[in-house]
Amino acid sequence: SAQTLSRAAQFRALLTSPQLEFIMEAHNGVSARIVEEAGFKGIWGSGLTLSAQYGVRDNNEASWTQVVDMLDFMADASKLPILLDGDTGYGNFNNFRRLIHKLEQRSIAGVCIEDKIFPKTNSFIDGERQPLADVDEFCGKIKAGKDSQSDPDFSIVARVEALISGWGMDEALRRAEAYRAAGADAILIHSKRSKPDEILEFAKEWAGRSPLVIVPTKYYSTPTDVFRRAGINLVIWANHLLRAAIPAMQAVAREIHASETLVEIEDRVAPVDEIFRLQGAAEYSAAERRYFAPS
Ligand code: SPV
Ligand code: MG
Repeated sequence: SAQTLSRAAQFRALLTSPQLEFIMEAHNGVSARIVEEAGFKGIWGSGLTLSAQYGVRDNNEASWTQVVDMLDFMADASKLPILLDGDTGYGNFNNFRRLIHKLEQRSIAGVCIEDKIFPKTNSFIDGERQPLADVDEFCGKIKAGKDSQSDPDFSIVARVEALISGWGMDEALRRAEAYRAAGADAILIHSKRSKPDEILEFAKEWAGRSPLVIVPTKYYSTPTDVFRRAGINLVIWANHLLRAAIPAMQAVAREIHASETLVEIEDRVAPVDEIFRLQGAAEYSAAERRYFAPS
């Protein structure tokens, strides 16, 4: 059963599954647990939301070790496979190899790297002005990553930013094919359009050469069956738990500040017992009864 597979093998099975699969963003331990309880089969370690939860920008302002430290908590809080958004791999091929080494030590299932330049900027900010990585250099990075992983099931997803940065379909397809040939386990094709037209055209031309991953943040109104019919393999819901939390926290903070009382908001926030449950407090109490018997 899936329970006996390693997390890397579970994630690889999602990439290669005959049906459309979904992973959901998490950015800390408690959100990772919430993703698992909702029924998802995997977690997206979003660069955007991991940065944001630290209060910094999606420009590699958080160091890679700070990202990996948070992933460690996420992997402890959930049994799900985690795909890290590894941005550009935090440097050259050698930095990327070391990242993979540290991710494997923490049972992270895979990493996605995008063909931009370190330090990156989020694709939805001034996308047209973002320079792309040299194709050969990026292929070397993918090859170095594949050669360095110790678990054959660890996945490297290569993200093509050619559509984001205005280079067009031919360049996107040329790059995706080069990354596939270099050993990438899947291609992530990203778009910032509000309609899925260019994603669907890419999927048609790609024709299943390797698993295809998408992030429909901007073309959110597209019915999911459209992705299914297009032969997409994996959809990433990339930032929605953080975005759900933001208006909730803003409203409660404003209201308590203005009213100087908790009486109106008590019923609209999670009970403290729900925090305890998500933390696994019951296991601690049971362990204390079993192991801690003061004389
Ligand atoms: C992320 O979640 O950090 C992503 C997806 O990379 S996007 O923000 O759309 O670039
Ligand atoms: Mg990102």
